Amino acid sequence: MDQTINLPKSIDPIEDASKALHDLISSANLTYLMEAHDGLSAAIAMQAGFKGLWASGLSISASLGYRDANEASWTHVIDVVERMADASRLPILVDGDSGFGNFNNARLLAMKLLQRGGAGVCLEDKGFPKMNSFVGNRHPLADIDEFSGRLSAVKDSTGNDLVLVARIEALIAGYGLDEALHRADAYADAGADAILIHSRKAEADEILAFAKAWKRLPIVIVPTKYYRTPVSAYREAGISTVIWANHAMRAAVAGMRAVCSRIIAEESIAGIEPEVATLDEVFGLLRYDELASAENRYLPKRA
Ligand code: SPV
Ligand code: MG
Repeated sequence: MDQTINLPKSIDPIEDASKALHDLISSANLTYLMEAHDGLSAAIAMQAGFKGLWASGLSISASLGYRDANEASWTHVIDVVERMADASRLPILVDGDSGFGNFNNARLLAMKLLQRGGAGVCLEDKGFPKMNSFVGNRHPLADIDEFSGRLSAVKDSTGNDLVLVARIEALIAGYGLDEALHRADAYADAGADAILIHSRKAEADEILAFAKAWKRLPIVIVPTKYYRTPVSAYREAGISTVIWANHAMRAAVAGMRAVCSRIIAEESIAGIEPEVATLDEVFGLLRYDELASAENRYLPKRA
């Protein structure tokens, strides 16, 4: 007897998400990963045309009402990633912060992400708990050998089934290009598939200098602070991937604040009705049409 169960599309496993992410990151074209922090923002990014997502620690924390200082647990994060994967069907690079502890916590996180729909994990070379890179000046770096052990443990546990991005915080912590390059070599040796080099300067000069000097693996960047630099500069520098890291979350904050202010001031929802998404748009994003056709198929027909 045929035991095949035809699941609705929305809960099929994503076919080879890791390969899709790997192809995006290693393609000759500049790749964009759009931040999402829940199922809805993931579905919106997919509908807008993005081919991959960034599960931002900052944005997921913020949407849960936590600070980006490892206040959200790794189980919170994988729950959100699963919702994002189901709702978008896109490959997701997950911000794994510093791995939630030592090599063992990092590989556990990676294995659970793999089981729950993540396509890749990005680990940063800081300790636990970490602090968001744009907050304050205390960003102690992890020891290179110890962090390399975290990377190797993830690679040994998940192999090619999960893309491993090693994130260098040396420039954030006030070190120079030499320290960043030294760390990039160590992390490539430890098994990383790509390097994320982070900066919080308003200009991209230190990022472009890194890209000029280091060619071993694809380079990923997060131009949140140097947002004025045109993407043509990244193409010319041979950078592989740009992460738009928090803009769905910040758009939601601005949009929700504006609507709340108007409703309380106007004591009415009439004024804002044309400015918010229609309910039909929400139903479309979450594929209510599929539910209606499943009901026709599975619910007993009424007389
Ligand atoms: C995130 O989006 O959580 C990041 C990028 O890690 S940053 O906020 O720039 O550290
Ligand atoms: Mg983060």
